[in-house]
Amino acid sequence: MEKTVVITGATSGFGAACARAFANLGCRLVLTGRRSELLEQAKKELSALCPVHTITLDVRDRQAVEAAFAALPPEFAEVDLLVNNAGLALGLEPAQRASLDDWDTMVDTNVKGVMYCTRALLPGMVTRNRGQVVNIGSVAGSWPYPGGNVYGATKAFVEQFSRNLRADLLGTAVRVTNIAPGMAETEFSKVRFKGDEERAHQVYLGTEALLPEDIAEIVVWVSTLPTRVNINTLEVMSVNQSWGPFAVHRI
Ligand code: NDP
Ligand code: 8X3
Repeated sequence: MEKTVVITGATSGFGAACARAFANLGCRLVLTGRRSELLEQAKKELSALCPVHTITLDVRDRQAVEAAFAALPPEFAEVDLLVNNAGLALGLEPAQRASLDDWDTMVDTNVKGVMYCTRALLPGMVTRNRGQVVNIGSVAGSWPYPGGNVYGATKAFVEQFSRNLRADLLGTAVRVTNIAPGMAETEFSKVRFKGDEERAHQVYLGTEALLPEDIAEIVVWVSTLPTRVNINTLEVMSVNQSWGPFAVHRI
């Protein structure tokens, strides 16, 4: 497929799976993340399938994001698809006890990182009248749960930002999609619980969560539909996950 695809957070989980899926389609890939050694590993693996450019990039760094995307090598400069995937949850404490530093990090990454990357690449898409932004939101953006506080709020931002981008882009061919996954087995819980592998393991124990490949398949699908079709938002869960009842405090 003749597409240049930028993936943020391509070093693990959904982003790494998207990189493999688009590499199998022969796209040109721009892979970003903070862990250079994992980016280099991905480049080594995927270069046999497609051209790969890697950028060690922290999406919280506005200047670095602007500079990196302004300096894409000519072969990768006309970006057709931005997958705003880099993101994280930190902690599961109730709001009254949660770490304000963790809240800052989630807002800086999940909200500002998405803003910076989108703002850097959108003008080129509009000028070319071709392109797509796929944002990775979460069910947590629509459905509250105890301890979801700021993480869920950042993903609500992602959902509404996606819709508002569509409003601004009316009259262009640029598409915007918010994908809102439920529980998926990646490094997500290890990050949320700050390296506590056992606690992370418990999240997926005795069930079958979504896999990164499931999300990659959906990202490929929304980006290979006829260009007149825009999936606005797509919520997806494992069949083993559903909603709980409203909580009631009885006195
Ligand atoms: P992973 O922890 O496996 O992957 C997260 C990716 O984001 C990594 O590649 C990491 O790269 C990157 N990342 C994190 N912070 C930054 C940063 N500041 N700058 C650049 N890259 C960063 O988790 P998932 O694959 O599960 O998460 C991907 C997205 O999916 C996130 O937005 C998450 O919120 C969302 N999501 C996850 C769900 C799940 O249950 N797993 C469900 C719903 C949504 P590096 O560390 O190298 O920088
Ligand atoms: C990740 C899914 O339910 O852990 O966004 O918040 S959840």
